Amino acid sequence: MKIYLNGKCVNKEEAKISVFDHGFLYGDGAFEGIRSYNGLVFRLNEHVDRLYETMHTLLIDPRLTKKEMTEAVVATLKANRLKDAYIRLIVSRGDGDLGLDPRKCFGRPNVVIITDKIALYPAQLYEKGMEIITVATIKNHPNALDPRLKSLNYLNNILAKIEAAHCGYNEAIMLDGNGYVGECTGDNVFIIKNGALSTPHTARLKGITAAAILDIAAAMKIKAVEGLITRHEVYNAHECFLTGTAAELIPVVKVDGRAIGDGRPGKVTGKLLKAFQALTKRDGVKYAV
Ligand code: PXG
Repeated sequence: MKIYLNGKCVNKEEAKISVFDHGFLYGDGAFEGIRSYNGLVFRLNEHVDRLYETMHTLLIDPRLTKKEMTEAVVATLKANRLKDAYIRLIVSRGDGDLGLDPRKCFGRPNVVIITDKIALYPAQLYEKGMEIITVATIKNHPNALDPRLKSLNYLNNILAKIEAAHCGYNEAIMLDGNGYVGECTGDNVFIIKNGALSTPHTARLKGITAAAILDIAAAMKIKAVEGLITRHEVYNAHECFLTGTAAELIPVVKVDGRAIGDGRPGKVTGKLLKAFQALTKRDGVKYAV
């Protein structure tokens, strides 16, 4: 396996970062999780844009243009001869001292790209749907750590994941500080009522998959709104599903013990998943291995 590390593709064994890296010491950095399908990196430009937005807020300059970053992703995929892959793009603050002052890292971030085979979720999960719960851990306040930042600090979501696991669930809904639905620990949430789609507007990462679903809905003339959603609305929705790069679109059939619709994956959800899978065959940055 070849890993991209600061401009070079090196063997996995040589891909090492200092323990003084502030990504390691403080979670100070940005990342992206991207997927390629049959030699097409799905919405790579959108992922790179989101990465650069996170870095802009964190005041991290990767010293690579967006074009160079895009080329580095493609070069890493080629070096590993991967047509279908999960790509992890990481830009950490870089090596500093034991203080948290980023100025001590002297503007030398560490840029890492890992590409690996994608482990698909079991088909059974898509046929049966998932049962999830709401947990007590709320989303970070946007003035502390805006949920739109895809930073290396994922403790908020990890605490929620731990709670879900303690209760015997794989995924959990996190609410915002006002009690409205935000998102799951690694996925966005959608509900469908009377054929119309809704998803939270704030308190969530602007998922690339979610954006694609909204584009598909528009093309299919399915009404879609981004707004405030309560748990009551989730419980009484006709369908519910989660979106994310790894999972694509996963049906949810029970939330906090309440059956969603008839307790089976919904028809619109199925249609959207099909349309999304068709989109992944044509929307992206092409490369040859
Ligand atoms: N919300 C959060 C908090 C995420 O981390 C999504 C939504 C979906 O966004 P995209 O752009 O992928 O549609 C994510 C991304 C994991 C894992 O191992 C999951 C994500 C990121 C990193 C790791 O489960 N999901």
